[in-house]
Amino acid sequence: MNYDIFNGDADGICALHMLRLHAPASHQLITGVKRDIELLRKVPASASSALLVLDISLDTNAGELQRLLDGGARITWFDHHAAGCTALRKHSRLQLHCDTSHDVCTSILVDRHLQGRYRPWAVVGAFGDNLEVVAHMLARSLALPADVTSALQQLGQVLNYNAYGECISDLQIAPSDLYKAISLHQQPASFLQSALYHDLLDGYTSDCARLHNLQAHWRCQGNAVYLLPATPWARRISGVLANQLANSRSGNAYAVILERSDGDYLVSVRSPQPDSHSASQLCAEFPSGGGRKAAAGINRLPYADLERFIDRFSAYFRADTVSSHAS
Ligand SMILES: [Mn+2]
Repeated sequence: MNYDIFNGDADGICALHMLRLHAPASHQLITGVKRDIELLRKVPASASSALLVLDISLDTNAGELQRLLDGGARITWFDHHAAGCTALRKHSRLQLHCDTSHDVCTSILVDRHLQGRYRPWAVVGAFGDNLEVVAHMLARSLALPADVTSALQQLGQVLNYNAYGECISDLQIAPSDLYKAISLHQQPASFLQSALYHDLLDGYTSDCARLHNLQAHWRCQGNAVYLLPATPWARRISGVLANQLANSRSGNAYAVILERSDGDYLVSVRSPQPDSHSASQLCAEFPSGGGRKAAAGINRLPYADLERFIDRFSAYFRADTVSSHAS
């Protein structure tokens, strides 16, 4: 049995779509909500397996990767998340396309691999991962009119939005079904006309409307923390809110903290200075924390640790000049 294993967000879906437009095959799909990234454990061992793995961290799946390689699987992997486990990288049956630069996403790595052949989908994937500058550059390379670029931007944002939730039932549509629907369309412009996309856009618009009156839970020196309640709409919209805050280009750091249904918290952090103050480094101070330099998270922050997190967030992102004046 062969498997296509992909993150259920815009980047993962667009990356798979480009590769399957290029090399059609009907493989079993393994995906999930955005934070469900330990996907390799869902693959049974089989010597003949061929796996295509997209937009999930090698490090998070290292143990399962070893198991599958030992079982004889052949694996092609495209990703831009942390991949420090060097022991497996040189395995003869692992073809790894990994780049953790903060201005690439998996769709861009696939676009490079396919020499830009399905680039409109890479634009969608890059907008989905909130890589606005790079996405606009890719769109310009295609000489897309501004209104077309805007439509692709919205598509990326809406596909990305659909991946957020604690479980599939929180989402408007299961990511595997969304991929199957998209896979019928050679061009994004054609998918944009579909009834499914219009439904998805309606859901996105009504969830976004709930954010209009939201106030920061904590704010200091422009940095801010937002708290969202334990409801399905909040679980769906938390990523949109984090990206909107990051896109405000205010130079401030943001945390969006979502109450989980079990009482703990799920945290998203956006850093305005990814190289000097990486979001992933802050999040990695907490168990179950990690991600990328610009955008990272903590999957489970215990209920009792909320104030401790806010204190660390505050200290970590306090402007150096301000902190030296203060001390
Ligand atoms: Mn990605």
